[in-house]
Order: sequence, then C-alpha cells, then structure tokens
Amino acid sequence: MGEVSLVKHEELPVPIYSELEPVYGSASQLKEAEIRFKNLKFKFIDLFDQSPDIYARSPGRVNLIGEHIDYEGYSVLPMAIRQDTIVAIRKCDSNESEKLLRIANVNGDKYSLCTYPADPLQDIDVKNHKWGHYVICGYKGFYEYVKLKGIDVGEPVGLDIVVDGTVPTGSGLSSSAALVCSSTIAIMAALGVNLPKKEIAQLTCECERHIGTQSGGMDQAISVMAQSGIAELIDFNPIRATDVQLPAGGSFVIAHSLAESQKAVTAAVNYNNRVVECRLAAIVLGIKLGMEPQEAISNVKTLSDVEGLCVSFAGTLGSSDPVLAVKEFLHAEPYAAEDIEKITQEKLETIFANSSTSLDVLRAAKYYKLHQRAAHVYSEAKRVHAFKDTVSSKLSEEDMLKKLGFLMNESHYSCSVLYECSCPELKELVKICRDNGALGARLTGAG
Ligand code: NG1
Ligand code: MG
Repeated sequence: MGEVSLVKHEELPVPIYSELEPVYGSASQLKEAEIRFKNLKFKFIDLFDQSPDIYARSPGRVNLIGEHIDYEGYSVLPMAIRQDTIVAIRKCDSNESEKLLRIANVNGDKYSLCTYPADPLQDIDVKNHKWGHYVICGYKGFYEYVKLKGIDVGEPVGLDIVVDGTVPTGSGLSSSAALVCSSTIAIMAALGVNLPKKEIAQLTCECERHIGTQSGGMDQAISVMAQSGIAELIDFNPIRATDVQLPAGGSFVIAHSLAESQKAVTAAVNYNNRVVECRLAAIVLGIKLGMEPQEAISNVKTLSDVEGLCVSFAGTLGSSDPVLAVKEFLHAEPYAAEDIEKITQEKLETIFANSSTSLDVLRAAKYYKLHQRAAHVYSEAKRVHAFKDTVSSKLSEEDMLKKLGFLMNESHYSCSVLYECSCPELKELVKICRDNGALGARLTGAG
C-alpha cells in the first residue's frame, strides 16, 4: 500500500492491474480502482475535451503512534491506507491563449471547479479557504524546489487537472496530504521532471505549509515513501523511512467518530497554537537549562533542540530525561504572555515577528500551557521508540500486542489530557473500542 504510481493514459486500462495490484490488493478492489480511473478519464474528457496525459496516485495514512511531535523534530510511526487521491492532468499547449490552472473534482457537487492563474508566485488566500488551494500548495512548492535545484522547466503553462479522492476529509487520515502529494507528483510528471522519492517527500512537506498550517512532515513522507503491508518509522532532518513489520496476529481497526476537524480554518486556535506553545516551551526550557535569552530565541526552534541540554542537569534531576526537566522547570499553571516575557526578556510579538500565522496565534491566545505541551511531546517521542522496540522484541505475540495496546492508550491519554486535541466524540469512540475488546485505542492525526 502506498506506492506512488504514475500511469500513462494510453496504457489504460490494462496496466492498471499490474501497476496497482500491490496497492489495491484483492480482485474486487482492483476492479473498483479500474472503474475509478476510467471515470476520472471520462470526467476529464467531458470537462476539458481532451484526454489527460498522465495519472498520479497518493494514499492517505493512519498514524499508529507519535502524535503532534513531527513538527518538533521527533520520529513518528504511520502506515499508508488504501484510501487515496488519484489525479489526472494535462499540460496545455503553450500557444493556448489563457494560461490557467483549471482544477476540477469528480465530485463536482461538493468540490466546484477552481481556477487559478498559471503563476507559481501567486499568494494563496488562506483566509478564504478553497479545496483547490491544496493543489496550488503543490504547484508553488514544486516551482520553489526546481528553482532551488536549478532545474529548468520553462515558462509556466496552463494545466488541466481532475481529482478523485476516497480518503474521508477532516478525519485524521490525511486527505490533505494525499491531495497535495498526488497533485505535486502529477504536476512534476506533466512538466517532465522525475525526482527521487526522498526529494518528493521533502518538497511536499514544505508545500502544505502554504495552506497556513505549520505542519510537520509525517503525512507527506508516509504518503510518498510507504510500502505495501508495512508501517514506517519516519525520522526527520533529513527525512528517512525505516520499515517496521507489525505482528501478524494483530489488526488495526480505523473508525471515524464523524466529528470533522477543519484544520486549515481553525489553525490559530488549534494546530498552530500548539506549535507556538511548543516553541515557547522550548525557549523557556532552554533558558532554564542555561542558555542566554537571546541565544535561545535565535537558536531554539523545537523541543528537540533543547533535549541535549538536560544531560548537564542529570545529576540534579536524577536523569537526563527531558520529562523530568519539564516537571522541574515549567510550572503546570498556564503562563500569561507577560510571564513568558519576563523569562525571555523579549516581547512575544518580536519573537514571532517573521511568522504571520504565529502572530495570528498570539492574537487569539489568552495563555500558554507550556508544561503540558512539552510533557506530551517528550513522553510521546519516547513511546514511539518503545512501540518500535516492542515490535522487534522477543516477547510472545500476545504480550507484544498487549504492550502495543498499552502504549496506544498512554498516547491517547497524553493527547487528550496534556495536548487537549481530542473531543467528546473521540472519547466515546475510544471507550466503545476498549469496551469491546480492543487492546488499545487512540485518536490518530491532528485530532
Ligand atoms: P492531519 O491529521 O492530517 O491533520 C496533522 C499534520 C501532521 C501531524 C499530525 C499530528 C498536516 C498536513 N499534518 O495531520 O504533520 O503533525 O497532524 O500528529 O498538517
Ligand atoms: Mg491534513
């Protein structure tokens, strides 16, 4: 599951089977996939009077453990799911008068046609959210990357695009990354560029930030680098994927609480708020662990940046575990802006002056829960490694599955109590799962 596949349209439909067999698995799923690709092609011809040049596919993902820590530099453990986004694309002739990106969806009732200029430098109107913005994220990110690498793709041309997605939206399964990645790959292929997967993973991570969320790179990395039937431990800086074979006797069941999260719309009070709180927690911790305030403000971006400083306090704290440093140096009462400014000797608006999305957070926030957010991040980072170590341990399968379930439960507790990214519907769903025999249950994705 999760291989990125490019299929030339003239080769449809027969090679679909060989190309997509490892991805879609059973014969009935393959049949469904074939029908979807055919529909996509017909929709394309119907809308744009021509056949597409090429197709791209990227899957959604489920994160098994490691929530809200990718943007703090810590490893996560997701796997791809079969639900995906497929994209058909055609490069318009350069002499076609209007240079436009016309982006349509097979579900035209829900997702109406979006039209943008064929201009990679255009700004995305994040305050006026549209589904097509995700494709433009990929478009902008691709051009930024080829410019950086000195790859010549010529003058921008018009592109016609039709999208078909089966990842439920707003459900924590990363429909957004499936759309960003499949669009980026389609654009890349339409413009005749072929990049290695690692580079596509890196560039698509950066792409999605154009939507206004300060996301980490988990979703794009797994969507691009996933392999069939296996989970991946994803490390960042640089991105790296290590195969994790899960115990054969266990099943992961993905359930939907039916509560939707519109992350791009609520970023200032939810997602980006937590990113800002983590940065502040890291700066304050850095100062408490011996850094000069200005040094911390300039150099500390994430909680992983200050973890190493705990070593010199191991004697006082009993160990170099950053969770102990959080207990010692960050109080549990929420911090007001002035409390933090006394420690940083700098206004928060100055610290975040270069990030308009962070300034939006500061405007919306009443206080900052530094202790809780940092405690979640450091403990969750440890759970990811405990999960991976358990999978490769010599435990009996029964004990192994119990331990994995326990870690998932701990992760859920931390997400809901310390990180506060759960909701009543998820709480109920987790309870239903556990009451009915699940060895562990947790929210997945941003929450
Ligand atoms: P979802 O669940 O797709 O909104 C988000 C982030 C990830 C990660 C998780 C929480 C994006 C594209 N993805 O995922 O980077 O931080 O939340 O672990 O914003
Ligand atoms: Mg998403």
